[in-house]
Amino acid sequence: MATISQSNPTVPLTKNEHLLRWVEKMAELTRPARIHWVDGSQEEYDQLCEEMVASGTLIRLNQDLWPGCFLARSDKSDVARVEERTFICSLSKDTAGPTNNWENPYEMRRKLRGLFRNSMNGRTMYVLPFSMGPVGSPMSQIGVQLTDSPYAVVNMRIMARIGLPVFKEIDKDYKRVVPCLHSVGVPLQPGQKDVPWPCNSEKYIVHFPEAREIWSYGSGYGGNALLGKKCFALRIASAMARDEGWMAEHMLIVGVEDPNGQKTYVAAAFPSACGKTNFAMMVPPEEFKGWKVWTVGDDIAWITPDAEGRLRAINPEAGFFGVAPGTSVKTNPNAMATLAKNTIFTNVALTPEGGVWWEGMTEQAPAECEDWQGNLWTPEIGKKSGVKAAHPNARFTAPARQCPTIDAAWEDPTGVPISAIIFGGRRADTIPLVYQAFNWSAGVYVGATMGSEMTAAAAGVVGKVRRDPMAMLPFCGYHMGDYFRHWIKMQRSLTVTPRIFHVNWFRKDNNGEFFWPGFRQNFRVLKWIIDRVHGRTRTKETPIGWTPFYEDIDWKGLDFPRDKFEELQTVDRPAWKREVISHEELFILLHAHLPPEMIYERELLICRL
Ligand code: TSX
Ligand code: MN
Repeated sequence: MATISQSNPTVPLTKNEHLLRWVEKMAELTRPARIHWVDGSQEEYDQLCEEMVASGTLIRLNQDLWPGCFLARSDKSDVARVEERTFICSLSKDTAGPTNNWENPYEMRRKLRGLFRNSMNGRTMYVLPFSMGPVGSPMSQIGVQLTDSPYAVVNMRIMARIGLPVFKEIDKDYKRVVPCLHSVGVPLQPGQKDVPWPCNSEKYIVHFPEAREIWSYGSGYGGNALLGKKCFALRIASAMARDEGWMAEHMLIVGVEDPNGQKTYVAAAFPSACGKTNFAMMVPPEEFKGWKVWTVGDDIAWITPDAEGRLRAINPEAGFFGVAPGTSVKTNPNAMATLAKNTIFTNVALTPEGGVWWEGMTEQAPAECEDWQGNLWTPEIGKKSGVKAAHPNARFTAPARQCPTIDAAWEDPTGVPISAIIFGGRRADTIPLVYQAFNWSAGVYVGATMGSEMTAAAAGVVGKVRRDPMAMLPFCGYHMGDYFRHWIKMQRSLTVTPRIFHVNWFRKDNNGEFFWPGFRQNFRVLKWIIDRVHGRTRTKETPIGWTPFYEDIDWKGLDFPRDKFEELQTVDRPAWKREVISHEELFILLHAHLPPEMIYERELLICRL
């Protein structure tokens, strides 16, 4: 990583003609006061943070308690991704599919040019080159984000590899770069005072999948503004992957090491509010001496078949952009260690000592603090008004290398071999704790039909199942039916297909209690999955797939009675018939592009039921 900072950031850091011309053109459109070529150095990062402290965008935390840490408070209207303002502007509406917002790309470009015209007046335009994946890896991809948000720059420095090494890579030979234009949409007139969190009430998060371009307007928050993440690494990359025969997935990656030192890597996709980051940093129960779970990534996996026909995965990110509320030493000690230093917090509460707090961080709330909007908050005020100290979508941006369980191969340019894929959801009934799909296409069906019950945190009717195929519904840059087809097709480039599993930590008993203790106890399920991958254990065949015998789960240190396990694993035929009927809803929506395998798998499942 570059450490020498440039003396004059207005000097271009590339010789690439395409890039120079594009920057010039975009500056002509957006008219910033100055251009800053981002070198990615620590000095530059420190200076940007310093400037943001001065302008009120960042609050420096107590450095004795939280070294290198800052707090940002967003505008209260800019607190999450905006799905209804997210567009996939493919040439044809049919390519985007019914689950994406589509607009004609020519009309959208016209609209965007109008919005971006002079949008950076009075601000600095940062030219931020980033590599998703280790710099120089054949599995990595490069983007350049032009942004008027220094907050986006410092967050991107944690989430991706940025700066001089990436410019060098761009200059090495002609490398295709994904252009990403971002503006908070608040031009400053001469003498006009800025606000701590500039953003526009009109927001546009726009993807051009054929041109491989991203335009984001009006928001400074997370996935709307850190364009390498959801916009590039999932929406644009999914379109690249379809065209090039690889997979861009919304998956965590972990390596499970056994006491002999043998490591087995698995990737897992869960919808939101299932504890993906907790799973990615799992600590096995104490009784499992010599077993380790290593973290490769917690959100995104880029997966490619290698020369031997095995899938290999990289984590395209370099940091964690995790939900803070609910994260504690109990639920995720590794996350707590990761975010202890050099972390940017957004929309958490500020304690009088200059520390941070959020709901679920400690059992006892601080006697007094400032809530995420800077107002006085006490547990009494919280109880009376229902106001939370931290916003439910408050985040930490923390470097992955600080994770105590970060895997030795997490930056391996060739990735790690994937032996199993796990799908999951939050389901109070019907779905057992764990089952294994019979084969690849049955597994694709499992992923395609997965869903989660809506919690109070999300919009919609609480308790209704929302289908979220492969956890990709908001992140696929093309037609979901074609996406399933791509999954089916991937088998042809493989000699060993990963085994596919489904888990559900959230099934409830007749008293409405969770059957399963979850959290680190999930390791017992993970161990069974690893045993299955290596052919070390038999299974029970059910209509939906293969399930574990009670004896084949390692119960040491946990009192979990056989009858409770059998209840948790029950495949209730009438309930499953209703389940399969409800799969139809999504399939009808996608029918025009649905691969026949999905229909056949559904018919087979109905026959078995
Ligand atoms: O993250 C969770 N995981 C995955 C951990 C690797 N959560 C947190 C909610 C999602 C953000 C869970 N919540 C999990 C889980 O496995 N399971 C549950 C449900 C649950 C909650 C509390 C208890 C048990 C289960 N408490 C006791 O058993 C005492
Ligand atoms: Mn995610």
